[in-house]
Amino acid sequence: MSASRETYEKIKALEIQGAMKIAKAALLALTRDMIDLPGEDPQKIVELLSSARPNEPMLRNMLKLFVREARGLEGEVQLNDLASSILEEIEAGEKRIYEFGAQLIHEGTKVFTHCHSSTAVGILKEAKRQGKNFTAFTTETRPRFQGRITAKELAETGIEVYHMVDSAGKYAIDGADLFLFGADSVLPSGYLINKVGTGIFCVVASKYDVPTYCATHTMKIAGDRIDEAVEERDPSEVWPDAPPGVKIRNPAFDKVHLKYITAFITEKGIQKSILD
Ligand code: RUB
Repeated sequence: MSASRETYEKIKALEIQGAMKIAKAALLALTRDMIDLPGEDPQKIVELLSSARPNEPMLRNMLKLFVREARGLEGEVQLNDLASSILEEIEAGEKRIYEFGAQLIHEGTKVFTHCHSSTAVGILKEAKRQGKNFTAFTTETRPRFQGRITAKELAETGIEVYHMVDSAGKYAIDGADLFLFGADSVLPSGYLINKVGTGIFCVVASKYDVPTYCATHTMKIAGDRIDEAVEERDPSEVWPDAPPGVKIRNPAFDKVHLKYITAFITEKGIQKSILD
């Protein structure tokens, strides 16, 4: 199996999850295949990897950048060097996001977060590294329980964590100092896309005057699309043996209007809007 096909399957099955991780894995798979299968059309590989999750501009933008910059390059060393330099640049940006975001966390802060965003987790780990003691409230994130990954990673860092079912989110938001989450996509139509549940929690946060911060690299801006439909996943993730007559809906993400976002934390700083 080609590296791209294998990575496509892993991304689709959520063995690799989160916008940043899937973009990096896709870049490495494309690089591998451009080295191992020089006869293959890189555009076809990009199309395959992009189709694994439809709401992932970071993945699409990184692959497009690689194909553009790889023109004229040949062989393993040159292609690997290009992939490394793109990844280094992205990782430097992630580090800046962590540092900017950590400025929002103080001694005793109560942070609510949802799903698993490596960017949001990176911010909280950085705040902890700086010696701040604070509490995180995490949600399960049904049906695939990515919130458990967040809870585990934060607890392993020594952060105090309270974990709850999604529908208990109000108990944590009422009294939280901020709601921190990641993004899959920021759409020029004025919405962001993040894990299903983000929308309802943003509305609840606005009700309780809790500021909402979306931590995202600007490469997640969907420059190639004004708008996009949200990914609907396999109904069996919600109820594998649902009785006949019960129709299941399983949207993976929420499209959240930007009016609900207090500010974005990007590699450029903390800013009200990232579309200007
Ligand atoms: C993950 C999710 C994350 C964003 C951002 O959804 O919604 O908040 O992808 O993650 P899924 P990151 O588990 O379905 O991929 O900050 O790591 O890019």
